[in-house]
Amino acid sequence: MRHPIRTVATWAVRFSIVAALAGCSAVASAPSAGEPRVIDITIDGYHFVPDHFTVRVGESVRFRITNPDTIGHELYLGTIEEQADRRIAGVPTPSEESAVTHFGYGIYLPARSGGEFSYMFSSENDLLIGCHLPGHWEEGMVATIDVEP
Ligand SMILES: [Cu+2]
Repeated sequence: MRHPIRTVATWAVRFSIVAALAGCSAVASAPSAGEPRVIDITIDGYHFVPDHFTVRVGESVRFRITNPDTIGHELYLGTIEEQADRRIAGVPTPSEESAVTHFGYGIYLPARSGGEFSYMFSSENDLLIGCHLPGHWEEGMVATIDVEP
């Protein structure tokens, strides 16, 4: 027979997870002064959804990412040249593959996880977000960011 207190505790945990998920899927309202714009990205196989963004020079963006996939992925923000450099250098193995890991202007997300990072677009260079785990870029795991004046 289940202990009633344990059952209530289990339900409370489940409810808070559902509440957290509901909060994550909420559409961001217009940011007030000083708050960065929030862009939600979901990983779907070898694709970022959405895979194209438009931002303005000087805009700060908080990227909020969900990885429901059964494998880890990274989001590496940089110019096309920086993406090429990372492809050549290869992705360093995260120090802890089971943990969300921040590196430079990017983030590694283990399977079934989520995380976020912020970036301020200070120049008009168009940027890309790429995943450089072996074979992922080649499968088209890239998103494009137009930076408008
Ligand atoms: Cu990937």
